[in-house]
Amino acid sequence: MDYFNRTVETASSSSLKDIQYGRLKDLVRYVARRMPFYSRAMAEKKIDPEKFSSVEDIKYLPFTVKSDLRDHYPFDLFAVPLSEVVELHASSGTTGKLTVVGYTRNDIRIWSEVMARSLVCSGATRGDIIQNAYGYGLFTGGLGIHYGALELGASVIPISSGGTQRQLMLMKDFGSTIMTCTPSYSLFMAEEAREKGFDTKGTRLRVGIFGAEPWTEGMREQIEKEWNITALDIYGLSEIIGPGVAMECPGKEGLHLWADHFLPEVVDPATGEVLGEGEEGELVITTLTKEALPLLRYRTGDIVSISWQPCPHCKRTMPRISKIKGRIDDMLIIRGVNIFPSQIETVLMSIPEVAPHYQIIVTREKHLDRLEVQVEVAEKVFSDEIKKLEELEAKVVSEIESALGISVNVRLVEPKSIERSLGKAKRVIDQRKI
Ligand code: DLL
Repeated sequence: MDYFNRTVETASSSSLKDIQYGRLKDLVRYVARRMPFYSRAMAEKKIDPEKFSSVEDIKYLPFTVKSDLRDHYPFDLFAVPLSEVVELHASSGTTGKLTVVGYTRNDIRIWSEVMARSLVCSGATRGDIIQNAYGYGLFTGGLGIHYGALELGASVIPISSGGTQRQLMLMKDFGSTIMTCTPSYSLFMAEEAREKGFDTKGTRLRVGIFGAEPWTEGMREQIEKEWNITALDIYGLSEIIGPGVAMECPGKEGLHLWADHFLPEVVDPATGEVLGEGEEGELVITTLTKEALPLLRYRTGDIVSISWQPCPHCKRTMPRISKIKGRIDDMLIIRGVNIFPSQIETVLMSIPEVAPHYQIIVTREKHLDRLEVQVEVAEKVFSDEIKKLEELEAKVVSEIESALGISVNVRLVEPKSIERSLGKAKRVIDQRKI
């Protein structure tokens, strides 16, 4: 199977625009009628919900931000009565309060469809056995992948995250062909497997579908080598639906975003101005078909660029977003220089003597920001003499400094001393009290 929904996935740009325009018009009327939050915002901006003449008119609509959801905690932003809500999920951010999202039965159908498209996009078929090691629960990762697998008709193992020994046992005994989890957890599993003498290259796995956190090309190579699989990127966020907003195909030239349900824009994060194709900025998404919690121009906080050119590899015509560079709120401003953790990861992954486990610690001493990168040394170099380790440390410092243009401190640490994560890895510890 090449596509889950060929007609839509390969639609011409004019028919995609037609679909988007029709849905956008309906959406604007729907939210104006059902959500006081939006009807007020539109009245303030003097927007007439009946007067929309093109998709481009979206730029007149107000933005929505994460705190809008938190301010209406838990259900006050829902556009339908709770009796129509069949499922609730929530994500906890760094600030503590939960962001709650709800789904009608039809929302779950849409989620299943976009997730099934995403699975097929990775090369999955009904014959696959999907070991789903994303967490099941309030997090959308586990159930989202699960619904897609059901919709496709593949076999899903709902193992959830954790229990690494059990993961390895089932992988072997059930003959799993697709692994789904965060990229950091897949590396942790490989590490445990190696220790237990488990042959990571001798499984039936052929594809891994990894997301929920930023990861670099270097990390991809490492995972592909460890497991002998094709590692592909999946993107999504609870506020929009969960996993399945966008997905890479094996061509690895950007993530196909299902733009008949999610209308993307890229804006300048500082001014909110809409940017052109290929320009890097903040991804903004309007949900075109969601019923329980439709969102207008949601500021994802994720940095991407977008291409509207058909994919040279799979011929899908849906727009493609670049691999996510990071979140705006993860961007560190160190002595005035903007730095994304992914830039540091790219450097670390190019140095074979260090392991792909690291943490970035930011402190402020006497009004000066100080960046320390703690990275584990690879098992095979750990026993080297001190002098060699000192040389390695100096090499890591100089490579990061030349890539980022700021001074850093590097601390090489023992293998396995950085905390492992079963879900999203915590890469940055910002101890500055600002
Ligand atoms: O992480 C949904 C998901 C589950 C996506 C499983 C993929 C796989 P949230 O917990 O709401 O939802 O977190 C959403 O995670 O705004 C991004 O900052 C980040 N994120 C998600 N996918 C990727 C990715 C899920 N492929 C937030 N690359 C988003 C980089 C990602 N960051």
